[in-house]
Amino acid sequence: MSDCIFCKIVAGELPSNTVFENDEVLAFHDIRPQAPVHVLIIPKRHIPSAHALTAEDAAVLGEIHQAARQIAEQLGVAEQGYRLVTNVGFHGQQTVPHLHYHLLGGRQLQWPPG
Ligand code: IU
Repeated sequence: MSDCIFCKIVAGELPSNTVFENDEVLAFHDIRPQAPVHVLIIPKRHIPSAHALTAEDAAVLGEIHQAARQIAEQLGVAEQGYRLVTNVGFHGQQTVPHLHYHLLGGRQLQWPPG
């Protein structure tokens, strides 16, 4: 999508601090980290949110989860644990309408979130 900031990152039109990439998935450090490790994992193909997923997206979701495991190990948070979360819509506080999973770790996280 031409006006989507994450599509522009995927296209290389905007910079990102990439931590993982394959044909389907890109992951990069969040520009406003909320934890010592805060990575965004996104499908390269534009999907507006988790609410827009269909059965055809099953493969890319698998890729995202595999990427999450690899990134957590790479960044040293796998042993202590981490959070993988996606916000949806206005009440969910989704601010970028391109599906993304936050991988947060490196400190004790609280639950429930605000
Ligand atoms: P949210 O779940 O849609 O609220 O998360 C969007 C995240 O994208 C948020 O943590 C921002 O700091 C982050 N982000 C980014 O890393 N790079 C950007 O260019 C923009 C937002 I715009």
